[in-house]
Amino acid sequence: MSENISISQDGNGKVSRIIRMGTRKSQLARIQTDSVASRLKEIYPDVHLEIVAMSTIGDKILDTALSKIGEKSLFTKELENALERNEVDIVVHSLKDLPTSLPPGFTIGAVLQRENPHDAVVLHPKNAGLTLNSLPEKSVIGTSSLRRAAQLKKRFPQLEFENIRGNLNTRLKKLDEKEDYAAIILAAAGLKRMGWETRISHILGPEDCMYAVGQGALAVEVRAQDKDILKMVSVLNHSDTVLRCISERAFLRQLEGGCSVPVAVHTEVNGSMLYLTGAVYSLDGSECLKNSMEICVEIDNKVNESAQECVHVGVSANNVSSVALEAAEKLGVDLANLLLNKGAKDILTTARKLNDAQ
Ligand code: DPM
Repeated sequence: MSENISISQDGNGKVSRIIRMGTRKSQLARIQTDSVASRLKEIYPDVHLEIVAMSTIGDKILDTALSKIGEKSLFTKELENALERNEVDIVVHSLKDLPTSLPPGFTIGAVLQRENPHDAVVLHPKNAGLTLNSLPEKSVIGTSSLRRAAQLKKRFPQLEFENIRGNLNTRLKKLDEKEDYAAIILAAAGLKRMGWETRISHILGPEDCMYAVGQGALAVEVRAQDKDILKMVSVLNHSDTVLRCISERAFLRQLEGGCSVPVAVHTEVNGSMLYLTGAVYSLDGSECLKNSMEICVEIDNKVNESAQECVHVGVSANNVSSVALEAAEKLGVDLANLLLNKGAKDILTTARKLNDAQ
């Protein structure tokens, strides 16, 4: 094990490892990291946790739409550098910000129980009581997600869509203090974690807007070789969430979509069945390929002993049935292949080119 491991000793001579958790500096990132820290503290009261806050490229470039910065691991690179240098041992991310292929040496050691994965409409206070349907024609909706804009443009052609960037605090401020936007669209999970659930005027169901791959789930990234930490964080895995998110990530990876393409999903676990609906859109939503598939993910209690051999789209869930994990990954790959056969590649390539040219 690395010589960088920190050891602390309490008054009774008891030795315990110090675990450092890296986080972005945004309030949401801090809240997410703190919530994982308190879970770990409950389970391992003897472990010393330290939180190290850092800025990432995604935090520094606030005026450009995410999809245009062209940096693949926007919010994760600096944190991964710190992991690699053993400056931190654990990094907590929103799973949807993590690429489907992680750089060598890193793995997702835990995916925690998902919050509400849907998107939410937050209205300008003057529009209280209205919905996307009843807002006046040509009302401007703020979102820089290609996925949200594509689906909502198709569904609500009377509305207009404009980019809005910045962290959640900045966006709510931009909404409330100016007259630029009639409403903005944000993930319900982020709003809930920030304690701003009361600002949600309505949640968008799958018929209006399907969610992003991994949305609403927290992921714990660690060094793939750090078996102690991997084992420690694996207790945080929520098996239904792990299976859903593996199928979603496999779908996105097979489509070769990054975190800024108009790709959306919907998953459910019911008994031993895992259901995945996936779609790709043109930027204006006029073209859409959408299908659903299901697979049996029976839990056989065949738990993986060697985490090394069992990484599924970047996730090492060595306390979840390996048969179920394989089935979940296959489901995502099969659904992506179905859409690829129908021309998904062309739709995504055109969307990417158009977005780059804008
Ligand atoms: C990714 C997207 C967005 C974030 C693209 C998408 C939204 C970008 C925007 C991949 N990451 O969803 O289609 O609105 O301009 C992000 C948020 C959360 C994690 C904020 C949000 C919180 C929710 C969660 C940004 N990443 O989507 O409102 O944990 O899933």
